Amino acid sequence: MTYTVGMYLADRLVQIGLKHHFAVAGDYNLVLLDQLLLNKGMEQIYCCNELNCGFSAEGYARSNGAAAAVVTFSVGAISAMNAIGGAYAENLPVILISGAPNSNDHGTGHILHHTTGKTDYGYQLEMARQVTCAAESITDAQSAPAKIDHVIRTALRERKPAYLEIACNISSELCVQPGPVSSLLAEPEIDQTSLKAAVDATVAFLEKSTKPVMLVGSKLRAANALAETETLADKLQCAVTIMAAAKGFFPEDHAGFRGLYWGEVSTPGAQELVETTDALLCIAPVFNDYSTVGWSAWPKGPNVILAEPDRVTVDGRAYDGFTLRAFLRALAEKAPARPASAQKGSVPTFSLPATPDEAGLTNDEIVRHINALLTSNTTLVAETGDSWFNAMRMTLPRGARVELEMQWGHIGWSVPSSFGNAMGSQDRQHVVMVGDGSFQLTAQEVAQMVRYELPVIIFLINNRGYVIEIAIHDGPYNYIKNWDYAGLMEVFNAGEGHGLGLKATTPKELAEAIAKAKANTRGPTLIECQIDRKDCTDTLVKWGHKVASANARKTPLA
Ligand code: TPU
Ligand code: MG
Repeated sequence: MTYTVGMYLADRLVQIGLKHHFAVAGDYNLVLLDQLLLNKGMEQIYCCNELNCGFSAEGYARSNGAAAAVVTFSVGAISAMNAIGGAYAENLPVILISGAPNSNDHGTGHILHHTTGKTDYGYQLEMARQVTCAAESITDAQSAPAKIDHVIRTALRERKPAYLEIACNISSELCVQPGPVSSLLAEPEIDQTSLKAAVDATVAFLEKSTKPVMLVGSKLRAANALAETETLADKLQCAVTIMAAAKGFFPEDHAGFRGLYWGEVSTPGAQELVETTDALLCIAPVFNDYSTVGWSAWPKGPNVILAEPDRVTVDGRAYDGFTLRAFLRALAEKAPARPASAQKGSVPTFSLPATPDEAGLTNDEIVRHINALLTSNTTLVAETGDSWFNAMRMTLPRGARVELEMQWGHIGWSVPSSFGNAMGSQDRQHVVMVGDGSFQLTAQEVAQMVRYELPVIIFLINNRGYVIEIAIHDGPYNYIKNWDYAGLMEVFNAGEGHGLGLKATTPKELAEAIAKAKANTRGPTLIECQIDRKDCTDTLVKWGHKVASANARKTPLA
């Protein structure tokens, strides 16, 4: 069988587990798209624009482990780069593949369409380098296999996005057939001496402690160590807290679970546990201005053990040369038992009284209903805004997943990301919580949920504005044009889809809408939940004030 560069790439993507890739067509990538279509192991999925295409792939990588987005040169790829920056921030291996100018044009002084009008077409590769872990330009068939393999291998190993651009005349040129995929998937070698030293130092530290606490962070899933963390918790039996961006990364029915640590907006009791322990084992944390509540809740000092994806720091000494997964496994074998029952607190559970059927709809009532909807099979996607704080107060059944984008924080992310996530895990129920302001950025991707008949349930919380911004720093820019959000579904159906748009202004209407959403299995259901602008979580307001004052710090006086 003769092979082409495009076929080689398609084979590699299928070999690493992709059953779909996301695309927007353009004349620099049309031949490549044809080549990818030849591979029947992978379906081509279309998006409305390249930003959404990037976010769809990002969501697919969340549910499927890796993803690919195929776009055209500059006008496409530069839009997609925002989402690729997001994938970098969120540790997701997304391969961005851009069509590129014909190899015969390089160096000729030709001015090409879809470029900045300069005759050097290298600027896109330079830009991509800033938001990826590996970037290659393919302008000949012979070097293509090595470049494709390098990009894919690096993305998988580093859990970061990577970039390929392929000159538009090269994707159909002949090249070799790919060999076994094992070299792309190989785990790095482990330095056993360093690993043992790190484990011994950590055990010695924990043995001196009477009340160690674990703090689970958001890089844990990318480090592929969720199960190992639970095994360690079983062994230590200590109290376990999670950071906000790690919601769902530790089972909430675990006997040691003590809830969310987020400074002043922690689950009751969790702040005291974390801030007064003599040994805090931080696993894969990200300490940024948001997670530390404006730098007011940043665990540091001699009582902190920092177990990061690429290094472990104990007693001020850093150890590396092994994976976090290997470290947690080895630590679980030797860790002493330090039962949480000896400490204060219990497993937190969320419960709120129901409001009367005909009362106005409230934020609390929406959260109560969504929490009741969650099962072990739910993936809950929570957008930037009060949706973060609403997701944080829910109690998750074991197996339920939560998707957040707290490091990048691009409003509108949740719509395309949930589309891609649902495409990659069609056996699960996807539930989205998104604010009105966020929805306006990427609303059109709901049309693809209609097209591909994905039964995503979208709770659109219409509080008439950017309420999170009102909490941080108010001004006229936080008030937006209202839309008929539920009405959009008829527009997207255009007479041939199964999308359902509903409005809820009372608890009764919300309950009825949820029943209809559950019955609508052939398309998305958008439930526009109308609430008062002032009705938000008190945690949002408290957190917002702290972050605002950190943002407003003056320069030190000279
Ligand atoms: O619940 P609520 O009202 O806070 O959420 P909504 O309505 O979705 O409003 C979100 C408001 C918001 C903005 C405007 N949150 N962050 N931002 C800043 C921002 C602007 N542009 C992008 C792409 N991402 C952002 N985070
Ligand atoms: Mg809003």
